[in-house]
Amino acid sequence: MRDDSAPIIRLEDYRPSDFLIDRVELDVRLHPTATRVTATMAIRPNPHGRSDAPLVLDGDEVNLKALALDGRSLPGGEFEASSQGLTIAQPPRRPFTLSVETEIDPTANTKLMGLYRSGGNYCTQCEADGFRRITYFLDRPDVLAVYTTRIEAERAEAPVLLGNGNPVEAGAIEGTSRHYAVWHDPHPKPAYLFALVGGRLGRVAKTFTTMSGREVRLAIYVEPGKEDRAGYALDALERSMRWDERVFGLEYDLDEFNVVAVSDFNMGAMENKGLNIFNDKYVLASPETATDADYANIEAIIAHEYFHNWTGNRITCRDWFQLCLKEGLTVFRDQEFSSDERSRAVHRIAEVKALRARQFSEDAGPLAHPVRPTQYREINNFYTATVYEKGAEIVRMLKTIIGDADFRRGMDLYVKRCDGTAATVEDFLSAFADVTGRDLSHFAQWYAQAGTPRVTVTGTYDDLARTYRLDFAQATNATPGETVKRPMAIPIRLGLVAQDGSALATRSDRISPQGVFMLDRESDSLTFTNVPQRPAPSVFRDFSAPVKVALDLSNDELLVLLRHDTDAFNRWQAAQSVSLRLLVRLSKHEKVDGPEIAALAAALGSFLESDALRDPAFAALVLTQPGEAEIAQEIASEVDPDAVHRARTDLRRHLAQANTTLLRRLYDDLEDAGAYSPDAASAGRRALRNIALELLPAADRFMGEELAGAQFKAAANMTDRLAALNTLTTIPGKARENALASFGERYRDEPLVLDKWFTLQAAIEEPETLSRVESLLNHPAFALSNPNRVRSLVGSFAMLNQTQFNRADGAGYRFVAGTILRVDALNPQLAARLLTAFSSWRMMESGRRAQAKAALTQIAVAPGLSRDASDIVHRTLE
Ligand code: 0A1
Ligand code: ZN
Repeated sequence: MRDDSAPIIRLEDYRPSDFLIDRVELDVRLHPTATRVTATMAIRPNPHGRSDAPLVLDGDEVNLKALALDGRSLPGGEFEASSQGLTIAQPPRRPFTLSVETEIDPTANTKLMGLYRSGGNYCTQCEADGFRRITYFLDRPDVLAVYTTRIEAERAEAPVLLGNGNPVEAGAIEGTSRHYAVWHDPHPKPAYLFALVGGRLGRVAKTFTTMSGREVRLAIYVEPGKEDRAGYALDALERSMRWDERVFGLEYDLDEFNVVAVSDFNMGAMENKGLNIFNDKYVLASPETATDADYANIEAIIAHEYFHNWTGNRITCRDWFQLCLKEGLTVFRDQEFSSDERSRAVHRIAEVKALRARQFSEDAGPLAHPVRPTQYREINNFYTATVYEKGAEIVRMLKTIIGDADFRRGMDLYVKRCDGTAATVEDFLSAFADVTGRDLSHFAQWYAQAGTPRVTVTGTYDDLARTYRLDFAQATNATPGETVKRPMAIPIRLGLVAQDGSALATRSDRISPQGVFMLDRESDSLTFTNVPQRPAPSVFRDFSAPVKVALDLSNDELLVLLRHDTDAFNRWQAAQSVSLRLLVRLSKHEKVDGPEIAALAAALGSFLESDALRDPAFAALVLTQPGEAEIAQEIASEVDPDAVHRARTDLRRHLAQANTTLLRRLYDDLEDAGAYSPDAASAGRRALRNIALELLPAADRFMGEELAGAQFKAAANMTDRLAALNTLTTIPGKARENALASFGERYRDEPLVLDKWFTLQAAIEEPETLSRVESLLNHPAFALSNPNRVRSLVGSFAMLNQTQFNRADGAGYRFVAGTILRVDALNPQLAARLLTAFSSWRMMESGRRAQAKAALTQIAVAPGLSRDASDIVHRTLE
C-alpha cells in the first residue's frame, strides 16, 4: 500500500475485541530462512464484544501453511488469508481451539520487527505490533493470554534457547542434530511482550533472593567472549530489583529473569516478560570501551526495563493511546532510581536538559502531540520524548502536588486495582484521586493538551508596605490541530532569596506545606507580607513543571541566585538563563557590552573557586554552556545557525579567557591516578576536568591542544580518552587527524567504540564534514542495516551538527534525505526516526527553509515510501 493513505486510528473508536485468546501454545522450529511456527490458541467470544462478528486475526508478511479449528482442517471456503491477515467469517460462538501454522524468513527481516537475526542469533521484537509478523493473532494489548513456547533449533547454531516465563523442559531430539526447550509464562500478557531468543551466547549469572524469600536466577547473555563486560548491567539489575522492593514494595514474580544483548536493535531495549532484549550498547561496558555516560545509561535502562515488570507488564495498556501509562510512569521510576543511586540534583539537571532538548523542541514543531495522543497512522512513530519524558514529568508533578506519602498510597492502590488488567490513564489517575479525595480533572489535561506552557513571572516590591507580589501568567502556543489552548494546572515550587543570600519566609495560605503554589488559571498573583527588602524569587524549584519560564530578573539578580539559592536546580538554571540571554543577543547581532559578559565570567569564576571541588559534577553542569540547538529554539524564527555557532564560540572564548588560570588549576587538581570506577563521584570529577579541558583551547589553543594530545595518549579509560579526542576535534590540524586515525585503528574491532568515533567526526562543525561523513559510509565497520551505526554517523550529523546539517547550500539536507531513502527500504522505523531531524526546518531563515522543504519533498514523493516515513514526512511538511 502506498502509505500516506494509511488509515487514521482514533482513540474515540476504541472498542473491546470481539474475541479473546486465553492460552497460546507456540511451537517454533527455528531455521535461518524458513522458520515454522505453529500457534494453538484457546479462543472464545468476548462477552463485551459483538456477538455476530467475524474473527479477524492480524498478520504481516507471514505465510499460512495449515489451519485447523478444533482439530479439523479448515477448507478454503471457510476462511480468507493473506500475508496481512486471516479472517474466519463464521467462527463458533463458543470457546474453540484454532491451530495455525505459518512460515517466516528471519534472515530477510531487516525491519527488526518480529523474528529476526542479529549477528547470527535469533531474536524477536514485538512491541508495538511485531507479533503479527510471527503468526496470525489478535495483536492488540488488551488481549491477554498465557503462553507456553516450545523452541527448537540446530544445537550447533543455537545452543541457547530462551523464552518468556519459567523453563519447563529441554532436551535433544533423538536421532537429529536438533534440540528444544519449553518455557511457560503463567502471567497473562499481551502479544507485544512475547519474546524468544536462540543463539550462541555467553552468560553471567547470579541468584537474587526477593523480599519474601524466593530465589530468582538472574542472567545476562552476551556475545561469547564479552562476558566480562556484562558485570555492571548485572549489578544494576540487582540494585533495581532491591530498589523496587524498598521504594514501591514491588517484588519479582518469576523464577528467572534473563537479559539478552543483541547488536541490531531499533530502540534502547524491550521489557518482554522475564526476557528483556537489549541493544548491546546498553549492556556492554568496560572501562576501556565505555564512558561514564554509557555506565549511567546502562544503569537507567536496565532499571527501566525491569520496572516495566509491574508498570507495563502486570498492568499493561488497554490500547496504544495509553502508551504513556506504562512509559511515562516507568521513566519516572527509572529517574527516581538513578537519583537515589547518584546525585539527585545533578540527575535532575540532566533530566531537564534532555527534556528541553528533545521534548520542548518536539512540542514546538510540526510533530507536537499530547502525552496521550488521540490519533495516529503509525504507532511506532509515537515512542516519543513527549510520551516518555513529558509523561514522566506529569507523574512527577502529581507527586509534587499530593506529596510523597499520598503518592505512594496512590501507587499501591493503582497496583492493587489494576494488576492483571489492560488499563487506561483514567484508571491511573482515579487511584490518586481516590486516596487523596482530590479532583484531578483539571490536572488530567496535561495528558490531553500538546505544547509547552510559557509562564511569565513578575515580581513587585513595595518598600513602604514591605510587601512583595508575584504575578503569574500562562499561555501555550497553538500546536498542529489544536489552536485553542486552555490554562493548565501548574505546580510552582518556590522560595524567596534575599540579596545577601538568606532565605526569606514565604508564608501564604496559597502555598502548600511542600512549598508549592498552584497556578491553575490564565493569571494569578501571590503577595507576601513583612518582606524586609526586595528579594529574588526562586520559582519552579527542582523544575516543578515542564514549562518555559520568563522571569523579569536582571542578569545581576540571576547571578545572586547562582551564588545563594538553596535549590541546586535553580542555581544551575540562573547561570544558564544568563548565558542563554547573551547567546541569543549575540546570535542576532544585537549589542552586548563587555561588562555583561565579564559579569558572567566573574560569577562563574567565583562559583568555581568556592564550589568546584565540593561538587564537581554540579560544577561541570554549571560550566557547560547551552547548546546550539537550544539557542536556536530560543530564537525560534529566522535562525542563522552559523551566527549561533559563532556566538557560542565567542562566549566560550570570553569565559575561558577570563578564567584560564582557574580552569588550568582545576584540570591539574582533578587528575585521578587511581583505578577507574564508574561511581557518580568519580564520574563527576572526570566530567569537571574534561569540561575544563574542553574550554582551555578556547582561551589558549596551543595549551589546549597539548593537554588534549597528552591526555589522549595517556588516558587509562574511555571517558578520558574520548573527551580528549572530542577536544582535539575542535582544533583543525595534524594532531586531530592523527588522533582520529589512531583511535579508528585501535578500536577497529569494537563496533560500539567506533560508533563514538563516527559521532565525533559527524559533529565537527566545518564544511569538510559532509564529505568526511560520506566517505565514512564506506568504512568497513559501517552498515546501513545496523541502527547503532546509522544513528552514530548519519543521526549525529543531522541532530548534533547544526551548521553542517543546516548548510546554506542545502547539501546537508540532501545528503540526509538521500540516506533516509536508502535506510527506509531496509528499516522504516529507523528511517522515520532520522527524519525527525528535519522538524526544526521552519524556524530556519528563508534560504535554508527552502532547501529543507525541497529535501523533504524529495522524500515525500519517493515511490514505495514506508508508512513510518510517510507519516513523519507529511506531518513535517504540513
Ligand atoms: N517499550 C520499550 C521501547 C520499545 C518500543 C518499541 C520497540 O521496537 C520497535 C522496542 C522498544 C521501552 O520503553 O523500553
Ligand atoms: Zn519503557
